This record gives sequence, C-alpha cells and structure tokens, in this order.
Amino acid sequence: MSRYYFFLMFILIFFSKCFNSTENIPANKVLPSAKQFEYQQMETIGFIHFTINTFTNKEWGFGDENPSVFNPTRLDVEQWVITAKNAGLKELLLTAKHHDGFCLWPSKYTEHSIKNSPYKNGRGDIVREFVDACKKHNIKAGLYLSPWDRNHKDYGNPQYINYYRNQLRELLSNYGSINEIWFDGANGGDGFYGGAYETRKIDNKTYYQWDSTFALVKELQPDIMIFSDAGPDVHWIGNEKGFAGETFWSTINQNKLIIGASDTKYLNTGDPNGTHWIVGQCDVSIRPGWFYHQHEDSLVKTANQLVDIYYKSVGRNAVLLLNLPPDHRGLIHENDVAALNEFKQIIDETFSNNMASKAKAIAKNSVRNFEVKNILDNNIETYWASQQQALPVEISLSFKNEIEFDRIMLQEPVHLGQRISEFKVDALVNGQWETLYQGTTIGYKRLLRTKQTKSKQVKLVVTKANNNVALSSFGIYQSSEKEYN
Ligand code: FUL
Repeated sequence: MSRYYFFLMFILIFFSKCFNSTENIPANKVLPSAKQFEYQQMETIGFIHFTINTFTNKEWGFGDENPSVFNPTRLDVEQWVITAKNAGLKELLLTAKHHDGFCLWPSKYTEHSIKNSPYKNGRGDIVREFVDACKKHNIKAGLYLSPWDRNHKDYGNPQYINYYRNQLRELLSNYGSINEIWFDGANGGDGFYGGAYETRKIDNKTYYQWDSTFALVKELQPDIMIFSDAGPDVHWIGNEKGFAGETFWSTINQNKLIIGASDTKYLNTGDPNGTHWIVGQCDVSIRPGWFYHQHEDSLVKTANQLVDIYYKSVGRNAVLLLNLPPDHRGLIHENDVAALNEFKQIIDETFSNNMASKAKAIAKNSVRNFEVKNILDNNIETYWASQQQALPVEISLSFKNEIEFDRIMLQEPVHLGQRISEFKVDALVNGQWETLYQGTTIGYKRLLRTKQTKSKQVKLVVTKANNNVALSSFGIYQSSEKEYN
C-alpha cells in the first residue's frame, strides 16, 4: 500500500514540475507586489475634492476660514459614489483634509473641523459617511490628508509631525479598511498658522520623516497603498493633465524621488533600469480647478476630452485618477455627471466587442503551457510566452473574413515584470503589409488609436525586450461612433 502511495506521489510531483508555470520563463528582477498588481487592474479611480474651499470659491484655503461657512445643504455622499460607480471607477479618494487644515471628520486634535460647522449641527462626519457609502456600493475608499497645513500653529515645527500622525491614526484606525492614502507634495509657504500669518517653508527631504510615517501607515493598515511623488506603492505621473509618457515604465529608481521635489519628466516616463516597481497614477480634474467653482460649470471636460485622457493614462500603462468635485449643495454637478456618463458609454461601446476573439492566433516558439490562444481569453494572468530571447518576435491574428477596426489593445503579464520596449503593429491591407503603429512600452495595458483599417491579418512585432517576450492580450476593436462627435 505505502509503496503505491509513494509511487503515486512521485508521479504527481513529476507532473506538477513539468507543468509548473513560472519555471520555464525567467521572471524579471523587479516585480509588482500582489497588491500593486490588483491596484493596477482597477484602471480608473476617482478623486473627491470637497472642503471649506467649496464654499469660499478658492483652490487653496489660507487656513483662517471660519468653519461656519462649511454648510452643504443637500449633501448626498451616495450620489458621489453612485456617479463614480456608473462611470466605472473602482475607488474614490476623499480630501479628508486639504492644505487649509479643515477636517471633514471630527478630529479630537483640532477645533478646525466639521464639528464647529453648521453641517448636522456639528455632529456630522463626512469621512464616516463616505467610507460607509463606498462599502455599501462595493467601491474602494481612499483618503487624502494634506501634509501641508496652513491652519495649524505648529506647522513647520517638529510638534506638527505628531499632530499629523495622530490624525493619520484616527483616519486609519476608526474607519475600517482604507485602500489608499494620498500624500501630496505641495507647500506654498504662507498661511494663517494659528494667527501667525507668515511664510513657513519646510525641507522636503527631512521635515516630514516620511519613512517612519509610511511605517506607521502600514502598521495601521498593512494592505493600504501609499501614494506620493515617490511611492512607495503608487507614484504621481508628473503633471496634472492625466497624461503618462508615451514610453512608461512601472519601474523607477526610488532613491531619485523626493516628495514635493521630484523630476517630473522622470516621473512621467519611469525608468527601464528602475530598482523598484511603483504604479504610475495620472491625476486630473474634470474641471479646470480641483474644487468646485460655479463659473466653471461651462468648462467641464467633454466626454471626448475624457476619452483622450483615458487613452493617455490607462492606455499608457497607468491608472487614471479623475477628480469629480461636489458643489456647495454637496452634489456632483449635473454637467459633470452627463460628461462622465457619455465618456463611459464611449469606452464601453468601443471595448465591448473584441474582434480578436474570433481570430486564429499564431506565434512561433511558444513555451509549453503558454500557448498563443491565451492572448485571446481576456485574462491578464494567462499569457503566451516565447521560448527564446531572440528577437524579433511575431504574434499574428488571422481572420476568416475581413475586419474593420481602429483600436488595438495590448497587455503584458506584468506580474512577471515589464519587458517590451519596442514594437510595431502591422496589418495586411490589399496584399501589402502596412505599419499601423510603432511604439515603445506596453506594460499592463497599451491602447493604440490607429487609422481606420480593413484587414484579414494583423500582427504584433516585438523588436526590443529585456527578457523573453510574454503577452497576455491582443485585442482589436472599432471605436464608438460617438467619439469625436
Ligand atoms: C495638488 C494640490 O495642491 C491641489 O490642490 C490638489 O489637491 C492636487 C490633487 O494636488 O498638489
């Protein structure tokens, strides 16, 4: 009996070794954490800029505002969450405290908060309402806690760091699971500072003692994603337009990054030789400002502008963080909701029909268990991989009947690292190969806008990569008629 048992075990181990997925393909040195991989797959998330500025019509409050002006009359946090959800956003981040220092929760460490406002007669807690609404509608919740605080008397002194960490403790201990914490790098200098009315600049490198603050954050919420100019989990893309670089690596040298003082060009491209994996995040507002201003009601970005941003963020291997600032009623304005809904419709119409799913995929030198059909199954975790490092590598899709298209989607299985740095897409048009697109990086997702093309055969040619080429998706689509209208 036991002999058979051992024999059976041997056979099982032998086969599991033969079919073990990662053994055949060398993984890259720098890889995303499981949580970063999951985070990237959210693709689009939203920002909610809402505070005392909404009522004073400012972008940066000075810190001397009277809490009595904070008085939303029809605040409906669920409307924010439902609006975001309808637009396909998977997470919402709320400005729990912006640079003016006013807190949307009744912090016990300051009087400059919602507890001294008319909202719910001082008994309100918008962080609580927000987190609960996110939970109810199954969307992740994140918080923004501005390090720069123009209200606090101690800002600029070491005591302020204790205050800041106490607030972090409140937010990360009392509100359940928080998916992301957003650390801003701004410091404009002047402020109220407890009545001092002066300019206080800090040393970006030393003042906040970020290392120990990050450690505290992870201690309080081990799964949280930390965003800042320098990561460690997610980094700023270097502009507030929502555009990642056309070449964008999720790898970067963390020691070259300083919160509040990083090279924005470097943040925008990442680094093929980067030592750390940090997801790129493209933040942009649906309006010119981050906070609501009535005079911007006619300046809401159009659905087509949002679509363009989508191609330049999600379509360039980054996550899109779109700001939707509620107005003084406490609602996301009708114009914003309309633009967002139309944006979602265009994206859905474009990407709902992947013509490649009817194609026959062909590639030479596949590694066993990583067959080329894996690029057609809409699953980032399954992929085709090349047995050899020799380049170029070609993956082609052939169709029974001619297809007509103008959009292409490519994905690398980035849980094995980011590899490709030069590629082109060709199509056979009237018997001749034509190059539709030449590009550099692909990463988690690359979306290509090509000219309108009719063809029966389309191929991806990879000419540069830092390891065996692996591809998890090759999709072909026709853009919605609503685009550019
Ligand atoms: C910036 C801030 O100064 C803006 O007010 C806004 O919050 C934006 C997202 O980040 O650095």
